[in-house]
Amino acid sequence: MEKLETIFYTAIIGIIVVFGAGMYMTGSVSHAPAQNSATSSNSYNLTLVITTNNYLASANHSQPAYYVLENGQLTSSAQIYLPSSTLIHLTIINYDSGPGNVPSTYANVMGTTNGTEFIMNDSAVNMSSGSEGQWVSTVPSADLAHTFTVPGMNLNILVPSQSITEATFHTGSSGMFQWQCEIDCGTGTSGWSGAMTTPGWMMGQIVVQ
Ligand SMILES: [Cu+2]
Repeated sequence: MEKLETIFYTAIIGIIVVFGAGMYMTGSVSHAPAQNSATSSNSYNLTLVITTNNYLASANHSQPAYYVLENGQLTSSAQIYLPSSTLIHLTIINYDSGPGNVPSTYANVMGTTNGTEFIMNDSAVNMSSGSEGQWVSTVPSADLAHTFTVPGMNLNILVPSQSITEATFHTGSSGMFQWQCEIDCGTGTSGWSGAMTTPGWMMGQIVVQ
């Protein structure tokens, strides 16, 4: 009888724990970064996806665009929410190809842990080297497609053609910052129209809160 009681109470506690976790997870579907895909109390995962062939009406043809991958869905990158004073684990999945012209100011990785980023193995940029992925502080401009640049946070991530890139960086106190791709991937003779000037495509805001 005592054994049955133990099993009964263990099962009840198990149900409460599972149900409680479920409630917590459904309650966290929002833009509140502290609860959303946080890996611990002071780190946060941000995954960005760059797709191509997105029809931009004002450009009258396809343009590349950044999206935020959130709860398994692609959402707008016009405003990207990040928690303040937090270690951000950034992953950028890029389906688009380059190359483009990167200004010398943004030719190097900036603002990340050790000033480097990790390019996953078999991304186009390092196929020739045959290495199992690599940490880099710069990428040959011929291999680059985009950047993820936040001047106000001194952050510059280089995004090679058809690649997966990872980096970590710290956010400071709350505030609004502009993010911008610094490679001329837009329309017009300069390549700086279209996606480059449209929030949610190749530029937008970072909201640190
Ligand atoms: Cu771009």
